[in-house]
Amino acid sequence: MVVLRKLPGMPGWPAALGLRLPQKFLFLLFLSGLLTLCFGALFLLPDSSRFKRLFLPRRATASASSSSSASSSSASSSSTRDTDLPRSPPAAAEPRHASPAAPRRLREKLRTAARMAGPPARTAPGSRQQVQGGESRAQPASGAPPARETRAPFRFDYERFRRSLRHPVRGGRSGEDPETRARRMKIKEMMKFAWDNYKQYALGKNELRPLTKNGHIGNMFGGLRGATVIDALDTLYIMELEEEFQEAKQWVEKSFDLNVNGEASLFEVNIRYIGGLLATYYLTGEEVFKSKALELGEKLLPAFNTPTGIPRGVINLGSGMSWSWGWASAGSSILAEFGTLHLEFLHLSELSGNPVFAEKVRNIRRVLSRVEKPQGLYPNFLSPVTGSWVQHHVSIGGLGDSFYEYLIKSWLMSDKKDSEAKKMYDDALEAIEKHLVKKSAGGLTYIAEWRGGILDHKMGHLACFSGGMIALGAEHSTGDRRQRHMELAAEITSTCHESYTRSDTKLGPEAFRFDAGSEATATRLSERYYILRPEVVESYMYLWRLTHQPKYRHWGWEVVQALEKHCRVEAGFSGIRDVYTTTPTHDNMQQSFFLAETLKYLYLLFCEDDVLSLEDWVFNTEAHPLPINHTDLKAAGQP
Ligand code: DMJ
Repeated sequence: MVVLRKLPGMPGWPAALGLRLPQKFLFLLFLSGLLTLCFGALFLLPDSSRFKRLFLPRRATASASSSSSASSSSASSSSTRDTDLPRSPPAAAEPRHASPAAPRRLREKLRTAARMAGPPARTAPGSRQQVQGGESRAQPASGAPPARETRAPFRFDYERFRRSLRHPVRGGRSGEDPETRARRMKIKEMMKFAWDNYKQYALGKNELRPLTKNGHIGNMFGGLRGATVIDALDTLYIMELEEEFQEAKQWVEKSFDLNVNGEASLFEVNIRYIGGLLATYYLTGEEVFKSKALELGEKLLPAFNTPTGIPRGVINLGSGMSWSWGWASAGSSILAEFGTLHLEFLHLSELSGNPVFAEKVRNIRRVLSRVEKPQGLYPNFLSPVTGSWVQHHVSIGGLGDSFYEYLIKSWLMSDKKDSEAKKMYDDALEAIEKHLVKKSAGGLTYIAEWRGGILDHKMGHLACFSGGMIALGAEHSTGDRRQRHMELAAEITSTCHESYTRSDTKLGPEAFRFDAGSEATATRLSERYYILRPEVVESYMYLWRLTHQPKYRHWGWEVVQALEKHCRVEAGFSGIRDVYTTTPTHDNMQQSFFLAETLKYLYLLFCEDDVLSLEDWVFNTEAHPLPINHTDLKAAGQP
């Protein structure tokens, strides 16, 4: 209006109509209202997109319409989700969009995180159709040309895979001494006893309670049942317990229900269920195990829908909603959890032809390889929102352990092609050697924990797997490093053996310390228990296979005897509450990993080396064997 007034030689046109000041105001008010209404109508009328194209540049139109459809679809999916919200809400609300009021540092972190994560995930929690449907399958794998509609459906060539193995899966050698055979048969009998009791009192539940003779379900598996069945399958198969294997298989075929709606640990479901099903498929070629693994794998994908692509620890398998553990500081994800998906997820892509699984874990690798490591160490808590460390606690035991294991095993499983994983493993081990490996006054080598630069001179039972891992890595190193790492592996395994021999039961405590005069013994009441864990016998098995020193078999046999004496009860095996008493009380729980890992590793310790040969297989962290990619069957897993 001001402009009109100023036009030279022309009075303002309301004035030209002969209106007075208040009338002019009313007129202008009316006019501006009319204009606003007309413009608004262009955008608000049902079919306004044609008009929008007139007013907005092409690209902005596309994004405006896609974001509006995205928000409407997310609105509808969240309203669907509202009906079956999990009991606990997400621990930390996800700041998907940094508000202008958000602190500048947070906004910068979010931008960095988004850069590291690459393009945003295309699936919303709960939108399983998108994941299962054509969208992700149509994506070209490893730069291949886009899929055509005429392409034959993907089929994994199982026969070709079997031909690629260098040894029969259950071995083919003979000629061992009678004592070794008898010991192996004893362990087989223990497995049968553990299975038979589970079957009799708890089939379909997650674990057996051997004292009360009933089942335990727990809350780790999101409503999934039969953890012991799935964990036991490959052990039963390897031990040639044919009838028992058929019982387990039948349960999977008839009763294993994946349509559940509960809060599951992403990590536990992956290592036990996905790992167990994949391994059994590879061992037997039975389709049911493959299809269940793939179906379950797809249910885990929504956990990755975070700003960085680092998955959250807990997922509702029904709704796809995910959140962080309440106990994990500031809504963080745990290194040993999101770092222990790589092996299984590559195989899910391998078997399905769907690269989405491999993409998810490759992105985790990308985030981890770029984030700054204090002194070269990996802390245990990472924010899935910003991609930065939340707390500087480093441990090769609980919270960190299997992340390191999966680096070296990713390299081995790729037939030594995944050099990025090898470098990350080598660098991490170097930092661990430099900052965490210590020798006690009594000459025992141990790996301490690190809290913001301060050492905690403690080793958890979980950390005892590292003897085996370091030996496995050393086997494939050369020169100086090979020798040094082999010695380190042997020393750590020996320390873990000490933690067993220094107890009254000859079983090791949950954690042992090297301070205040203690050497490889638990000093706290709360750390004196043993829950049938496998890590120490796991290291014996690797050290035996790689060195053939008889002491590892002797030590393994000591464990068998101690288990028989203190953990075997009338209806199965039970953990004990105190390893430092000869009359321990039992915890009434036969853990599923006792059948998956402890008994399997003990059995393999007394087998010839060609049974599940280390030339053909890597064991996932739950001891489920996954094949080494000798033939480059498909490049889904390779960076
Ligand atoms: C198992 O479930 C796995 O080995 C995991 O990596 C750590 N802990 C248990 C057994 O102790």
